[in-house]
Amino acid sequence: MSKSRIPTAPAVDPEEFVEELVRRYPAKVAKKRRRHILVRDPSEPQSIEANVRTVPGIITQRGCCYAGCKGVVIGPIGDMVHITHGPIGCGYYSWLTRRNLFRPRADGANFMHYCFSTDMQEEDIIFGGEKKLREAIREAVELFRPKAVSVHATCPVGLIGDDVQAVAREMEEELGVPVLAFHCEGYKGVSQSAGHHIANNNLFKAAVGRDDLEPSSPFAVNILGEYNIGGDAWEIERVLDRCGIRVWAVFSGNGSIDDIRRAHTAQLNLVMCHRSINYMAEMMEKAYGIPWVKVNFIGVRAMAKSLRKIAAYFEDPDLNERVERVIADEVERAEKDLAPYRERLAGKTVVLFVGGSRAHHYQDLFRDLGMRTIAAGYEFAHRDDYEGRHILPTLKVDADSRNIEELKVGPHPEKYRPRLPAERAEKLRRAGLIDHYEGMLPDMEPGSLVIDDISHLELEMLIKRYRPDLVCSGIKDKYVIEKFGVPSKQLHNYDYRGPYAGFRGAVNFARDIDAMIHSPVWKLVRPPWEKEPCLRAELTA
Ligand code: CFM
Repeated sequence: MSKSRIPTAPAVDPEEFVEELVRRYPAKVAKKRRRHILVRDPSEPQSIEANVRTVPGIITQRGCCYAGCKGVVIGPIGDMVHITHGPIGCGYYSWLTRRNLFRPRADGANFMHYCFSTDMQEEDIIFGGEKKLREAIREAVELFRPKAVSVHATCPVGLIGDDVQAVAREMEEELGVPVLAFHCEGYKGVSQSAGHHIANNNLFKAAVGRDDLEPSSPFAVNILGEYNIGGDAWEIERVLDRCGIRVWAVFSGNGSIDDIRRAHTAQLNLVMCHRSINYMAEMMEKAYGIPWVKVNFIGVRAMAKSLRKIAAYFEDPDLNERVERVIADEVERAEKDLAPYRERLAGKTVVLFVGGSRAHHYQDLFRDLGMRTIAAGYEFAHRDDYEGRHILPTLKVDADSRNIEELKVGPHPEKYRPRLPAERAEKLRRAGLIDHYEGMLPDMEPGSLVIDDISHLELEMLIKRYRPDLVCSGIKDKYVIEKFGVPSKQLHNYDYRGPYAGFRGAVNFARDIDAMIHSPVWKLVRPPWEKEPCLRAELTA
């Protein structure tokens, strides 16, 4: 067994380190950034700034609104054609890099491998791109005969004022195929989070509730906010299936537009990624009477806990017994497989900076492996994802969030069906089983760091000071991190691996993390701070 070359972390005073971090900025920026950084202290209620604009000039990990809409929420629906209305780069660079996998249904429809774009040119920017968009939709429908088409607006489309929604309505009528248009121009909002909201709104309006097919199982659930990266949704479905819980629709990993159209007949919504899809959960509850339960299928204990939450919701003795049997069986197997890895990984430290959920969810899996999360943060999540939903009424709506439409949703005149008697719903709500998310903060160790929208500079300083054994982050900083001699695991696309969800996924993850941390390669990398003298450059007149 080879040892990681990284020396054990020196004792760091977190408060001092935070001051050191912000001292690197001009005074005004330092003041702003300070509000995004916390040292975890469970003895008092803590609050953090989130979901506000990144200071220009700071290298952020964030993406854009288009990425959140097309890339995250709508793109994984595999039996629809998704057209990017814009210059080719937007479509090309969002093409399959997220590794959301799809298995075609009986009809064989699968457009996942295609990259559809209107490929706007200078001429279209000057004279308008609507004509080209019409032609693109016609051509796509003629060639592929999809069940539905989506159109995603990119920055220039908003700037020149193409009316993608009018074109969609017109084409829908002409071709007889639903066309869902999204005004998800990249610059809207402050991150991809705005795109999630826009995607939720239109999917709710244009798809959910359109097909009233009822599930035959009394335990039919939708999984919201699971995107089947590296096959995660399949492992989750395998386990739920063993328990006798029927997955009715997934939003939107391995997703089919047919499933989403009938999702309103399920008994329960399971919310995996709260950030990207809590809007849908809330709207479906208001319109159709379906409560939601927050789950985390990442990690052995988290998976077992989530299964028990589902069983508690249904309150059915047979289901309960099956769930317990499956947990006993799966946990035993997983524990046996994890044991050798745990021995090698116990006590190792990790820092986690991922979008809006995983920086929280993966802490459970690292705890299973005996590893410690010493710092974590989201790129674009909101305060409720850190502090819990109870703070929602206190959130201020700023100019950027006011930009994104908030749908007014009430009970559907014919299709509203409360799934629980009012009294029981109230009881479960009070117990925190339904409609409840506590956020990341309560799960973090005292003294650990919470950093929202971390910058590249801050991440570099964190690595130098804390010397974590592993950094979990994304492609934008992976190789910078590895040049420091620290292994970096991409928690967005899983570095071509996975699944990591569920019981078997946890074992896959342990194997991959063990291989990374104990790779002999880190012994060969000398981080810049060990190479003296440093090269310095100076600007001269
Ligand atoms: Fe939700 Fe996601 Fe995430 Fe997300 Fe994302 Fe993602 Fe993510 Mo990358 S929906 S918030 S916008 S769990 S693509 S599957 S990994 S940043 S932490």
